[in-house]
Amino acid sequence: MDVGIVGLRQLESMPKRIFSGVKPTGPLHLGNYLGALRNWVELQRQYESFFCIVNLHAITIPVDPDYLSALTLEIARLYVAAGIDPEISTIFIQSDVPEHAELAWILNCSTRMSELERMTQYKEQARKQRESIGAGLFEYPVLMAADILLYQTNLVPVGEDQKQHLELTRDLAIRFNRDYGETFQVPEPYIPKVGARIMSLSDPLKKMSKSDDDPNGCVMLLDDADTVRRKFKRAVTDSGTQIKFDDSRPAITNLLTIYQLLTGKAPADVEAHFTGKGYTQLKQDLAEVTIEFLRPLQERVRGISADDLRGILEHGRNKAQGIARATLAQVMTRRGVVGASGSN
Ligand code: ATP
Ligand code: LTN
Repeated sequence: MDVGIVGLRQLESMPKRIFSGVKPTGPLHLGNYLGALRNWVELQRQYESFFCIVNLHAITIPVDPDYLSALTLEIARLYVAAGIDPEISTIFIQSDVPEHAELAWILNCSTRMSELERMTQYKEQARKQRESIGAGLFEYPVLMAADILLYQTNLVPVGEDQKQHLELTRDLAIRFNRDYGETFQVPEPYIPKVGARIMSLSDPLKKMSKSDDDPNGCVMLLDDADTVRRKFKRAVTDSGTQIKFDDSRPAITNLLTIYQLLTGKAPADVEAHFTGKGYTQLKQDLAEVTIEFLRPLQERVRGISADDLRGILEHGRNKAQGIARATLAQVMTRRGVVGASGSN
């Protein structure tokens, strides 16, 4: 049997895989949860799941080393507290599996500059950056492709902003398979219909983002009750008084979307709940629903000891590395990159 077929996981009996990650550039917020983590929690029971803290992606912009290492562990803790079950899913840190950086180099060699120049996330970051832009920021999507392709991933659950990166990942996989023989599973994006782009509370035309300069736009998963109330109280609204889902009124629609996802209600029931009520009531109700949602999550965060976390991450690294090594060995063979012993 051609090893490529096993590598591609095309056998009927093999469970399909998902892979996703968050970069530790700041504490997680509601957008990260509603656009990504919430779906990981649901999908982990149907797929063999790999969830990574992509710390090598975080150093593409200047960051304090102590902050980065502490945040990396905090995010791993939040994965577990948000409902990723380490008994059934693999949770690990990107830099613990050096094959990510190695595959990224090999993929770099068949990536065109023009493909990377087109990436909107790069263009936006480059615009924000005052000092000179590092080559790592430019090559960021290639490392992301390596993350995904190492695990022969079928599905990548992400928010809307990652769609373009996923398209590049697919293009790189297809090109490599064409030029060097079937090696990679070509992954599909999984972008939720609702919640794929939660907007900033301060500017409903911008996505909620951890690296936003305005801290009021973003509700953090670890915010305390008073902070949550204050942020929703200050949230920008649209003109008018109607509380209905309406694309021409992005601020109210964003608040209603958060309410819908946190309560699990149908859109019509959400609108019915707010009939005859004003914006102040909407903000107050939303704050209380958010606080009730965050309370158990924050309690679980406090319940995960440093030892538990170390165990989860070590187990995750071992499981992930076994698969990553097999894919990388095949890739190196296909490219003729061999060592003195004749093997890679
Ligand atoms: P940064 O501000 O550093 O770019 P971020 O807040 O955009 O960070 P990421 O680490 O880039 O978050 O994203 C982690 C996951 O959360 C990705 O799948 C991303 O698509 C998703 N995500 C991020 N922001 C949002 C948002 N506002 N709405 C929905 N999903 C989001
Ligand atoms: N680029 C993503 C983070 C990320 C990722 C990945 C997501 C890095 N590698 C692999 C899914 C799969 C972001 O900015 N959110």
